[in-house]
Amino acid sequence: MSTSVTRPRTEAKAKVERPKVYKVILLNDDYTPREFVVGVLGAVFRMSPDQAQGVMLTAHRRGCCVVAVYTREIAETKATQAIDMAARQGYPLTFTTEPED
Ligand code: TYC
Repeated sequence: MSTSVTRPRTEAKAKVERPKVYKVILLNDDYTPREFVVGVLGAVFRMSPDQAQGVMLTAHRRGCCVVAVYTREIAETKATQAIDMAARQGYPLTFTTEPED
């Protein structure tokens, strides 16, 4: 007597989803003082003064700079906090968020 073995036609694929992450991007403008940008980056994104200076200068020279990467909610919350901090002082400083590919 022969024994037949039936195998599933398709292999079950383990679906491991990478949690989506979002970039917070700093945009340059002509009005916000450099020192203020450095202060916001330190206060909201916990950057050292040297790191913050580097990011600020990159945005100043190139038009924008990625500040950090977070889950969507944290990225949006931090961008909003930073924009509000500037707006309270009358500065147009802007941050955007976008999914990282
Ligand atoms: N360009 C601004 C100035 O010359 C400084 C600045 C840098 C503003 C980076 C925004 O994201 C920025 N005062």
